[in-house]
Amino acid sequence: MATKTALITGITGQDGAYLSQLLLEKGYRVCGVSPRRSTSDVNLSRLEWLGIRDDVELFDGDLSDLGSLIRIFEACHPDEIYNLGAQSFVQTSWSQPVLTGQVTGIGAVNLLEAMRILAPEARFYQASTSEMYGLIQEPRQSETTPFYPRSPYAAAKLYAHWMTVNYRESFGLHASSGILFNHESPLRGLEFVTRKVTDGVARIKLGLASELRLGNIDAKRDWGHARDYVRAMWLMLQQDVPDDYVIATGVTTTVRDMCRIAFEYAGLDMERHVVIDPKFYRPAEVDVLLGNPDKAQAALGWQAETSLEEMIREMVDADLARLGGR
Ligand code: NAP
Ligand code: G4F
Repeated sequence: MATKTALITGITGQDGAYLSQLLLEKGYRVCGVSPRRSTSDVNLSRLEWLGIRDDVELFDGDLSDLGSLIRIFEACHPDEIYNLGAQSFVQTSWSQPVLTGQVTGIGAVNLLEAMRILAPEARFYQASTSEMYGLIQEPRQSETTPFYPRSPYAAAKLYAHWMTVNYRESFGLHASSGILFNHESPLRGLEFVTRKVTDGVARIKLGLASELRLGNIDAKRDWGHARDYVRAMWLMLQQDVPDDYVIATGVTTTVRDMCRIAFEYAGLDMERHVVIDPKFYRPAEVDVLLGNPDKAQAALGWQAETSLEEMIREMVDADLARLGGR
């Protein structure tokens, strides 16, 4: 008999899959919101990869449709709600700014409303992001650093972040935000730069491609592993008092150096294969992100456990295995 029920939006995404795995290990009943796409097939590849496809319950619904969320609350009665669903690719937010606002911004408020009406005693996690710091106002970003969003995605996330704070202060909801810096894994979407690089390296290594086209490789990010970061989400909801926390490694690296780690691990010379293509430049760039996770370490006892090198090696191995048919 499950002790608690968790409801996860974005359950089919990278973090949703790892969080489901963690919660199932802890004995939770795990329910997920599954938006309809062009066919009734749901993207279950990540849950399948982790071997938990049949262990979660999926409910038809969409963050932009409050009615669908209300129905899901009535059916699954969540104790903990994790809002991971989003249009999460920064580049796409310039070509689909309204959709990004509706799903990534207003979607969070739809979920908070469903909770306020039907499950005010539940606990809520909002997937906030280091992108909200954008044009950084301090060299190391903490919970007190002012925000300066640089994309429609970041602006939508900032709205969702402040609405989470507002519902906590207005209605006394147990609502917390994790301001998570970039986190990656073999389950990362192929369009994000780490996975694009590890997939590209595997293709070149296997003779399936000869070049990898990238944009601004001088950008710097604070990269951790998604498996470590979902543990922080759960820890936030186990606290007596809701709050906001930065989750980061405290180390920043250029895209160029991350790329070099991947190529060298595969025994390849990146200079021979990487081509800079302005098509991947962004209208406004976030040049550097570097998080200060001291509060999470002190209050939650959380710290990142996987180094960038270990993570990139795991991702290259997984892409070699996938593309090599193993
Ligand atoms: P992801 O892999 O892109 O997953 C996004 C999820 O949202 C998918 O399951 C997707 O469903 C779902 N979704 C999209 N539109 C939806 C809608 N209208 N209604 C309901 N669900 C919808 O993202 P992730 O990397 O796991 O990130 C999880 C969350 O953390 C996101 O909110 C992201 O913005 C945020 N975040 C991520 C990072 C990071 O570095 N990964 C850092 C900070 C914050 P489909 O599979 O059907 O498309
Ligand atoms: O991997 P990225 O697309 O991630 P980005 O934009 O930092 O956003 C990710 O992390 C955020 C947390 O800070 C999340 F909130 C968000 O949902 C998402 O998960 O790009 C990283 C950097 C950027 O500076 C980009 O300009 O890599 C640079 N880059 C250089 N060449 C590239 C490429 N990014 C992509 N996606 N593709 C390239 O070819």
